[in-house]
Amino acid sequence: MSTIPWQDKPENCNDVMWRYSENPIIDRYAIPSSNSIFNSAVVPFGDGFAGVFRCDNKAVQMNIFAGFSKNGIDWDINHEPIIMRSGNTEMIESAYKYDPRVVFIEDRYWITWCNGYNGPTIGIGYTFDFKEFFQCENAFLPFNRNGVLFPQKINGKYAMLSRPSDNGHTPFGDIWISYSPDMKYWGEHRLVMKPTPFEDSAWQCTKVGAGPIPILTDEGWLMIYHGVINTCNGFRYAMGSALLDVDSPDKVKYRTQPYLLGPAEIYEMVGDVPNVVFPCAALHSVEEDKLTVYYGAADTAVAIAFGKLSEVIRFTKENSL
Ligand code: BMA
Repeated sequence: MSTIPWQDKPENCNDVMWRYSENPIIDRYAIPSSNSIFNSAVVPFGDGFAGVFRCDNKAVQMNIFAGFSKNGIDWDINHEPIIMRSGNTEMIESAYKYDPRVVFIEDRYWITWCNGYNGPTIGIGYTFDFKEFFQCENAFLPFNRNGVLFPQKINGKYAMLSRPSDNGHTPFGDIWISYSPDMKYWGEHRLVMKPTPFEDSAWQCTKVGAGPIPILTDEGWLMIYHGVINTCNGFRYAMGSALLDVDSPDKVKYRTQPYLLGPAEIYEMVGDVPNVVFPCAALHSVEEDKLTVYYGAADTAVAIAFGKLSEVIRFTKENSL
């Protein structure tokens, strides 16, 4: 098992999460075709890590690329995008792919992403080796984004968070959960979480969407999510956390009133889309009490932030709405 990327908390830091001193870890031009690399997903793989990266090319076409790393920080990203073969259905259209998430369930790595099929919806695929990839049926009708699978079945079914949306820069957004017996047919849709009233917690008052794969803890599913406020200069994306009931994750037990991490460093505030912290993956170690979150910074580069798992859980409980 590989050691997850880590750096101790700086002496002068009072926050529950802190940034890696060498952020961003992946530069916008890390592969020859890229305009930007951000909102990407990583998992432990072999004696290191593998990932699925959102690389927009210089025509600003959005696609996903496989990558590999020994230490989770220095990445070799393939120069060609992932080619999909048909999985549990005939090949379906994919005009674009963005914002991937990756999770190992049972015997393979499942990938979800925002799939262009007459508008954005949730694409699903799988791989065993990050070399061959198989595309499955879309989970939902358009329009939807931020499809995030749970790492194990819940009450005998696969479970996925998502955020129904519109065709554009959606000015609303709730987190929902849906279930499937087979990764093909999805139903039993339940509301999990809405944006907050402006006066209670304005950073998450416009929309919310799930981020990394939820982490099972003694206090419930730890769900890191993004929250958005609409300002006079556009959307601002920050990251918070919630604890969901283990057996019925549509029940929110705790949810942070303050954000865990908001755009404050130059690489988060300046880029193709300013003021965006957009988490899509996390590595964790219960034994070592470590959590490392991967997030897109300003829709331009990939950065990481650290927290003690126990402190993030405690912070979520003690600062709950
Ligand atoms: C969302 C998605 C994300 C992006 C974010 C901020 O709607 O398009 O990919 O990071 O907006 O621009």
